[in-house]
Amino acid sequence: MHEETIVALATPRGQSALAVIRMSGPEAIVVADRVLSGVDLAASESHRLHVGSVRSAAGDVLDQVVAGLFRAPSSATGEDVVEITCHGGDVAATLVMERLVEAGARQAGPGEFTRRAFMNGKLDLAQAEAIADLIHARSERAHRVSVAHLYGAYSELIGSFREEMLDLVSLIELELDFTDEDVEFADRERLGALIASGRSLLGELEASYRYGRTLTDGVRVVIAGRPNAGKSTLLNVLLGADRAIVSDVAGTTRDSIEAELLVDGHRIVWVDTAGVRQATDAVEAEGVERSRRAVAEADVVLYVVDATRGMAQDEREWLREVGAAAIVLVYNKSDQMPTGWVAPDGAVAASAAERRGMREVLEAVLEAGGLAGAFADEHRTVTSARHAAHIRAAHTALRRADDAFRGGVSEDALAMDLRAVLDELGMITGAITNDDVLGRIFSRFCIGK
Ligand SMILES: Nc1nc2c(ncn2[C@@H]2O[C@H](COP(=O)(O)OP(=O)(O)OP(=O)(O)O)[C@@H](O)[C@H]2O)c(=O)[nH]1
Ligand SMILES: [Mg+2]
Repeated sequence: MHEETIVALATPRGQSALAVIRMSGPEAIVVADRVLSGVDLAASESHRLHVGSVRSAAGDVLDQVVAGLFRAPSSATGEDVVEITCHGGDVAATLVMERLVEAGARQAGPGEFTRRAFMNGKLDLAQAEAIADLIHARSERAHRVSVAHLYGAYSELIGSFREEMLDLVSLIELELDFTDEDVEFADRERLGALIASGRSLLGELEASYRYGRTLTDGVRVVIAGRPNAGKSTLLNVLLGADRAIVSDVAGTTRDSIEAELLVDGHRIVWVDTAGVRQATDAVEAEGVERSRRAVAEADVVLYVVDATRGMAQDEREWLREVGAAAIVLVYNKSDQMPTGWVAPDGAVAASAAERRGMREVLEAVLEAGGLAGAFADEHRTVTSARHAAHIRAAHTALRRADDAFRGGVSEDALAMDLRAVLDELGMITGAITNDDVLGRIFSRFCIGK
């Protein structure tokens, strides 16, 4: 397949000591040699660095650079790759880039380098997506999982199950060609065992998405409760910043306020709300309605109770009615309570004013959000909605296949269900794919990757 030679800046624009420009394709070496002086890449061995200068068409020096050469197929993309490290800043890198385009390279589109790497079998689709996740990671946990996926153990997990299943399905399909004879090529015992282990693997992966999803989206924690319970005070203390206005006037917070905080490497989005009350004017009514919606969409509701007043029955009913998912109950203002007082069972005692109980609140939130180390195995954590959808579909098909297998239903039906499993899993690693899917995946990348 003939590919054009592409070029892009791999580092961010702006002032920096150095910038890296990458070029990949059949003409990469020729184009580089056209603009470089003091270097002869055509005559160079692969994996060598050369110091030289980039010159304009008129022969003026544009920058002093280091050029690295990676010959096909031993490069990131599998094609000839030249990496030029020039000086940073807005001008040098742009001039060098423009010169390379003038000399025959084409500006790369988003993810084009990685797409070529995928096409040339340097990595599978799940690994390619892990690169995008790595670049976009906003928490240490998210970073850790994407690195694990990049190294391929996750792909291997799915790929090796798929390979083994593919073997057996091919044999079953072969049997179908011999319907007149009573032949059995596929070892039924092995098939039964593989279906069972597949069900447990897919079940585990499907469940891991509850945590995996939070790595990209963060966990949404909505703070709700009666006016004056200390919701905004609590948020400010947790953030270590005066983000929300605090006052002893009930109804201080009217609009929802969002803030982000990393807790033990997890990204948590906190939402302070107007809380639960009878609104007295239209603006307040909108605020109350917004908090109701926020609570309904929350991963975790941090419900703050003023310990001096306790929790009323209608508050419990409100929580039930709104359909809050996981709830953490905090009895705030514990400093106002007599010594020896303890919070009711299952609730956390805290004093936002005196900064007590804050660690307990955070731990309860992590627990309720399913983040408390439940999925320590990064290789077995599904993080993308795309993968989760295929895993779910594969799991459903495998359950159907299992029924067909046990029920002794026709081999036809069994083969069809198992094929569906193979197709769904193949879409994850890219063993099966199409241009639409690839286009969607790689458009998420930045230019230069
Ligand atoms: N004694 C005591 N007072 C607190 C504590 N937390 C908050 N307060 C006080 O309670 C009052 C209300 O606090 P806010 O944080 O504004 O309460 P809120 O729940 O956000 O109230 P609204 O926004 O009106 O719904 C303020 O005067 C706070 O200083 C606490 O732990 N102990
Ligand atoms: Mg408030």
